[in-house]
Amino acid sequence: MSRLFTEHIKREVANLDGVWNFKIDPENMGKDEKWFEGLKEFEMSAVPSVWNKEKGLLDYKGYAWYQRQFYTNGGTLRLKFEAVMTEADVWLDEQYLGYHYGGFCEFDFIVNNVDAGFHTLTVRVNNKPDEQSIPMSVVDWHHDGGIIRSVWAETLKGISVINNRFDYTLADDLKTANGFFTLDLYNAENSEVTSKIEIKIGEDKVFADTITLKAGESKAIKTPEFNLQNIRLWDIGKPELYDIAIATETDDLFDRVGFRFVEVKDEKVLLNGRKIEFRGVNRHEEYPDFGFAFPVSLMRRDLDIIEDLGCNSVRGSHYPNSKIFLDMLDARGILFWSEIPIWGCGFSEEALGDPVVVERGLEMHREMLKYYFNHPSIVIWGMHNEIKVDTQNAYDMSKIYYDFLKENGGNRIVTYATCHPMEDICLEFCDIICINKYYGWYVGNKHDWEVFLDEFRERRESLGFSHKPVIMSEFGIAALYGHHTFDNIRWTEEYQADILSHCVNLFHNDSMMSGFFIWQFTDMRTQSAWAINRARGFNNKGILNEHRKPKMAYFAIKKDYHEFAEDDE
Ligand code: ADA
Repeated sequence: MSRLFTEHIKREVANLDGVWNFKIDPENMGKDEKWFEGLKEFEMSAVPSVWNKEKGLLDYKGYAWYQRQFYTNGGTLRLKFEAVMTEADVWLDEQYLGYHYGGFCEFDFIVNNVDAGFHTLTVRVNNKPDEQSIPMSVVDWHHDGGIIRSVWAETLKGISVINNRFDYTLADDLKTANGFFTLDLYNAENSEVTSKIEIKIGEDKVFADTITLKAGESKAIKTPEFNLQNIRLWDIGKPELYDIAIATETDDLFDRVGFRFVEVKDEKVLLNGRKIEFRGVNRHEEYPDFGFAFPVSLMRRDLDIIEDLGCNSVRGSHYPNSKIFLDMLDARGILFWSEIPIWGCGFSEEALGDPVVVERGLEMHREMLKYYFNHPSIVIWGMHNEIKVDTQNAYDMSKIYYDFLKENGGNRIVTYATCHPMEDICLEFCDIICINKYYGWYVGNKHDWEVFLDEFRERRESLGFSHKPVIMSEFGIAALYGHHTFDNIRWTEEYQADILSHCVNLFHNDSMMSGFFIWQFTDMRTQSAWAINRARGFNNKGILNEHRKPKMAYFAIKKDYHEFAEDDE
């Protein structure tokens, strides 16, 4: 999937989506048997897709191979994978290009001196989790496998712009910005190259220079700081975006940015100096027929629904979402919480302290920042979800991630979602305290919420964290679409609507709280093995069903969210 805008004009770009050759490898023999030299007795599979749906291999966990031919005019190729679930080994013809870990972020390989003609691209995918995986085998979604987002072959010429990051600060009056770019440049030629390079933001030329790179040299450069006046701020529902154009003599990269300032002050969250309340939903980028290979048409539809509901924010539970979805959030002025898939219950205390796991998580944070940094919609970085936060290992992991994100994450709130707020020893590592609780579903009833909020208020004060706003990052009730009774009982639409509306009103009127994300936007497929607790094999806590048909709770929440908006400053 491309972006919402054209990323390259000078660069030759070929999309490799389509129908690839496909073969599962349950015995993991393919590498020894050199399947990259050419698959024998293969089937076909769409890219992007997940094999669980595309090939009917619903619960297959293991290796599978994807292969296709493509034509190139030759030169230096950048093979770009938007996301492969979860581990990928890549070959171009018989040349091994490398390995990537992690299912939801982009990665690439640059190959020089590729001959003009047809070539074979092979990807070995593994989706089988082990005790060092992120996520682990226990998750409340389906362990899909496959090439879930688009694949590209780009031809690089001369000094090429591989990535960009735009850092800025706004002056107190929020009208002037000081900023600089960090560019990852690469010389795609076999000889030294000198090239002019220029960056524009909107109509303003903010950088111009000449740069020389040796043959095959990669270099990150920081531009000098520059100043922009009369900034139009990006805001909720007012998505002022600026085009970024970066060009060398032979290559280019286009991007977008918005200027906004988010801060936590006096127990409140402020956006552009104005107090805000997060009114959101948790959303999985998953659709039962397509798994994580989520169609762009449905992303657009989801955002129409989210706007209709009166949300100003979405939590991308529980992993980095597609870039085009982020582009759409930027373009609509909707806030986003982006996190990595460290999904608690699955992680033992030992795993949280395992250096391989900790480093994998850190690398996922690095990638999330690398590819998502410029999106103005992202105002929250999420470090993890529901881990054992009463342990030293969780404390140490949280400190590493928090320090990293505070130092490198730009103007964002850093947090995580805790389901043990009364025992949590990591709360110093969050700018806002985010709590997942399920009173009225797994335990208790709706009146337990008030008791809990008062208990937590006391704990927050006793820890000296009263300045930290609180967000209810998850609360939810399962309801089967179309299930009604005269009694207000679990699984009915009436019960779900009643509890959720009670919750959001309670939170909205509590001065400790700065927002709430309903669990969850739509019903979604979960692990087949969980079907005993999860009717139909779905997590049914959506306020719409998986086909986006609204339950009663949808209309109740819509009314509440729109009424709350009337209180906005
Ligand atoms: C947790 C978890 C969610 C979902 C939810 C539920 O809070 O973070 O991913 O599993 O519970 O439905 O129980």
